[in-house]
Amino acid sequence: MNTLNQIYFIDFYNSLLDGDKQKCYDIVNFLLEDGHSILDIYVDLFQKSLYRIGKLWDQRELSISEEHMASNIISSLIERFSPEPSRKREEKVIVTCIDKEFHEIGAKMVTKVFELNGFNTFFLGANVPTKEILKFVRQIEPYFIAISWSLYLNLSRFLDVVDNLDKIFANKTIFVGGQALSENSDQFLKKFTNVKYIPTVKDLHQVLLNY
Ligand code: B12
Repeated sequence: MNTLNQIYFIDFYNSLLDGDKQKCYDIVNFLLEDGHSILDIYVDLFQKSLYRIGKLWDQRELSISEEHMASNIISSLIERFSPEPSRKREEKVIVTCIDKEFHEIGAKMVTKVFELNGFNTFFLGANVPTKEILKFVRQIEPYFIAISWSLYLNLSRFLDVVDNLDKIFANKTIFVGGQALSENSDQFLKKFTNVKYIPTVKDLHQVLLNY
């Protein structure tokens, strides 16, 4: 697999901030045809751009409008460049953000990676109340549950949903991820036996290859 050249990243990033959807699309298309995987595109292009945008937005060097525009372009590119599974599986997976969590792009990528691995996905997106997640898990009876948490402020909501799932669905594997866990996953998750923290969609893909 080629390493994604920084020149393409800068070109993509500048096009994103210019709002040039077509150029962003063309760059992704070119990179895929050039042999890059969809996982490289998700992590080394989309995730990296959004993290950089987050820093500049935080420092007031980018406006809320520019951040919203870039996020929406990336969301639409994730839909347009959905990976083709090499095989189809029966097992269902629920992917959801926790209550009051509006960051859903990571969870959307996670859904696509489950699909790449053939799973039958149910993507709930942003801001799903805990009791609704539990109800839906009972209804769908998924093989895996994947929970995304980005905003530290939502710590109690995260612990609430994971605690409930861990008790009620003790025989299910619960994957968790998102930036709020990137430095504290050991501390938050040590008491849960069937909860597994996964940092990026590249790591998730590696884990799913063993199932
Ligand atoms: C876009 C964005 C928004 C958009 C989200 C739009 C959308 N449709 O998702 C909007 C405008 C809604 C938003 C709002 C806010 N945001 Co915001 N946002 C961002 C930004 C710029 C990008 C987020 C993103 O999509 N990143 C790219 C994705 C791909 O990365 P990711 O989420 O980490 O996901 C990857 C991995 O973590 C992993 N992963 C994620 N989930 C899961 C789950 C599983 C199971 C697995 C296996 C893996 C996995 O896989 C993904 C791919 O590798 C970030 C900056 C940043 N550093 O990310 C800030 C950021 C996340 N936001 C932040 C803040 C503070 C806010 C607001 C409070 C701002 C405000 N004052 O209103 C609100 C809070 C809203 C809420 N209640 O959730 C902070 C969060 C700090 C923190 N950790 O607490 C950040 C880091 C910005 C910053 N530098 O301060 N935001």
